[in-house]
Amino acid sequence: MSTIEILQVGPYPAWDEERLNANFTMHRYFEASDKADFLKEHGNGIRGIATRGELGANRAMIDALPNLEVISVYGVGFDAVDLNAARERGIRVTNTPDVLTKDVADLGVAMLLAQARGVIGGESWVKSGNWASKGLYPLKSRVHGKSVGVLGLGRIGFEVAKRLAGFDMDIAYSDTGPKDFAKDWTFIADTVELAARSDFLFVTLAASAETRHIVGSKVIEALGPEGMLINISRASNIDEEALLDALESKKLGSAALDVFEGEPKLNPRFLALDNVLLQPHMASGTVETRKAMGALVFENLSAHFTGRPLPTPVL
Ligand code: 8YV
Repeated sequence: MSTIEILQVGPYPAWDEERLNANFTMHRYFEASDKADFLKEHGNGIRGIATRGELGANRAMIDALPNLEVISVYGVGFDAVDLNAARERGIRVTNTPDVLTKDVADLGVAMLLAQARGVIGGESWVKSGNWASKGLYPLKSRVHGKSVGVLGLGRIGFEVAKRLAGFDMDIAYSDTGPKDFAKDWTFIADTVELAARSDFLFVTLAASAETRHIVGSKVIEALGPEGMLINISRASNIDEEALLDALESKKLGSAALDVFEGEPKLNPRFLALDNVLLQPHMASGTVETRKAMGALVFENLSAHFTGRPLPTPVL
């Protein structure tokens, strides 16, 4: 184990923690009962942060670590890292792009199919005995051939659209501008217009201050009582109160969500709904992908502390 001290902000699978513990002195922040005292005790010695996409590293944490050099994020989303605080001190930031793209897209499509076709409810219908006692399961909605909007045609949004092309769908997308690689799909600059022409709307935007609540009441109402919203990005891209109001009033037909404000303690209003599919932020949650993510977290830290180029730098 080296003397290089790392603040571990959240848990990792055993295979990752074994490797990190063998190479660094790891301080398990997430297990500390008094986190402020923990940072006071260890802060001066800590040179790196190993965090998770949804946990990040805020300014208070960064400021508590006067000798911090690098922040390694287990995830592609670095919106929870205060980049300005890092930039002011020349602190490097890394993430784990690409290795998770296709798994996240896979789950997004699975969520669409599961919600539209009632897969979860169908299993409950069988296991509850309703099939025998109440008869046929209620009819659900077709997916293939319908219109889909992809809000954010980055790596994940592209993989979602590519998958849905296989379902013969009418695909449109919104982004900062039309993409040369998406000539078969329709570019629509306005998010409300994109929602209005979509049966299903995927939110696959990288989260930032600029995208906060980009899906608000106008977009949600444009998607409408037959529409479905699928979010595999960050909760902050959606006005969650407006979403809950629309789902409760049926102004929005349904939603399939993998991310939530305050997760894992999501708004209890979600739990009372029968028109939403809830997933525990698991879009990249396969053994294969998480092993690749953990390897990148380690490789970025290792590269930094041995003076080699960072594999996947953000800053
Ligand atoms: C990860 C994510 O599961 O990549 C991201 O930004 O949110 C997810 O893919 C998460 O960061 C792991 O903690």
